[in-house]
Amino acid sequence: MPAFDLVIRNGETVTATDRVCQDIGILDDRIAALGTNLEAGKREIDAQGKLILPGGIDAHCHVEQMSSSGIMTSDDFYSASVSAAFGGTTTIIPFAAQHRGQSLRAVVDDYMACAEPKAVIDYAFHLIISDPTDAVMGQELPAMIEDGISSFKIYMTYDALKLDDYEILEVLATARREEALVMVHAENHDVIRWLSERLLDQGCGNPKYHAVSHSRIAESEATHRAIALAELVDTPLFIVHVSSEEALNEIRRSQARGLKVMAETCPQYLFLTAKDLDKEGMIGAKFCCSPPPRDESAQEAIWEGLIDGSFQVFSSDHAPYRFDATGKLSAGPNPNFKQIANGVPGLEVRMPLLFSAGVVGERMDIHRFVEVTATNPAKIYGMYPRKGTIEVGSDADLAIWDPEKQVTISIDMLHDNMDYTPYEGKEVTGWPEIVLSRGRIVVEDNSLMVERGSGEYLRRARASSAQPTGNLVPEVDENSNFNAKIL
Ligand code: DUC
Ligand code: ZN
Ligand code: ZN
Repeated sequence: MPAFDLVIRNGETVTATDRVCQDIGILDDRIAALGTNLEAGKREIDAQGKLILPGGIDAHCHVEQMSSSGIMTSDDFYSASVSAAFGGTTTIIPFAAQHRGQSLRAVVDDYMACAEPKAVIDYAFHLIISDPTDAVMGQELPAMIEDGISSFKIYMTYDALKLDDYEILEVLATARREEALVMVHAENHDVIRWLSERLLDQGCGNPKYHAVSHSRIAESEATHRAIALAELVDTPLFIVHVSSEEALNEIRRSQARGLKVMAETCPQYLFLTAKDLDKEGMIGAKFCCSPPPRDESAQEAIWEGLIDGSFQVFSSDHAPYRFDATGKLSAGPNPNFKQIANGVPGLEVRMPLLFSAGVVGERMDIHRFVEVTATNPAKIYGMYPRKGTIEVGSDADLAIWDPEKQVTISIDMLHDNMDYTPYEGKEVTGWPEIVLSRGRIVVEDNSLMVERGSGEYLRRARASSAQPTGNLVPEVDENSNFNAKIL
């Protein structure tokens, strides 16, 4: 009787800290043994010449989500999770988005009902809080956190989502009390509104003006303000999708002062620029996301922040809207930039893009790659060490990478439900060939090997239970000006 269900032999195992030539023995859904000359498995995989990495965790993606202007993402939980798996990601954390007037329980029940029969990999949820009424903050949110949804996103912009500073303070105070993590979309709403109105008055409606209206100053001002509010309440804060050096420097300054401020960036800020929004006709709409891609010098700064530890997480912010009347062109064939759904797809290419330009391109240590794509998201969002690492007892969520495989990215080879990729024609080196989720082979021979609905919902621990590795993020300053008694 074989000792293991599956043994992966001869590969190099890489985690956030170690690189070891060893075999991996898998029993049921867990890693049961690591070492050399392991006993036989019912099935064996020879991973000679391959790297075995923890399955990626994409901690920011929008799946089967209705935007605040009523446009549905093109991906549902099936296509999104299949696409994620083909790119080496084995856990996704999309959003359960509250629209004003909705109860959180109803929102979460809806998303659960969508995900459960479709997801092929494991998933958790963040909440989006757009209506922080007394009932939501006092009863509903604590109940959700108790149920394992220990993080939530708030917005400082978008008419239908934005919270004012008073509401943000209320949310931060609730998060502090309940040990949850607040994620913030930091852009100054009135700056964007004021610039947009003037641009449109002057007839400047092309997609390229989206980037002008979402100025870097709107981002850095809101980042500074969100950090100040979190400092006042003395609670950790996570800044999502950072695009500019100015916002990054606000984050760095707060980290250097000892505040628990964490942040993420995304592929669009490393590989796209505002020039992409200025492509012929309406093509620029394909690249409209918020915050927008900036210029080459911002790209360099964002790389630096990812390498030096200022950013803890690399997520896709996958927000898939097709280049047709269901998505980007829902307002007609020639929308102005305010009418274009915000978002770019990126679930499947997130890890290969960073592996190629970062690790193969020798900009980024492979351990740092694992940290920002898997280990830190697991720690920050309460799933470590079950997810995000390769250890005895951890879920057997693994991606066996061919580090030399050359791939030209094109929409035809991706598995999402999109009709374009912003990275069309980009050549990358390195791609995951076999992907396992809880010991099940999900992808092999470029084929999907599992059934719809075989992914599982993950209840997450409260946010206080883990902190990421890497630089910075030390303990909160004892001289914080927050007076706990006023809560
Ligand atoms: N911006 C967001 O805030 N969410 C989805 C995508 C985007 O571009
Ligand atoms: Zn956002
Ligand atoms: Zn987003």
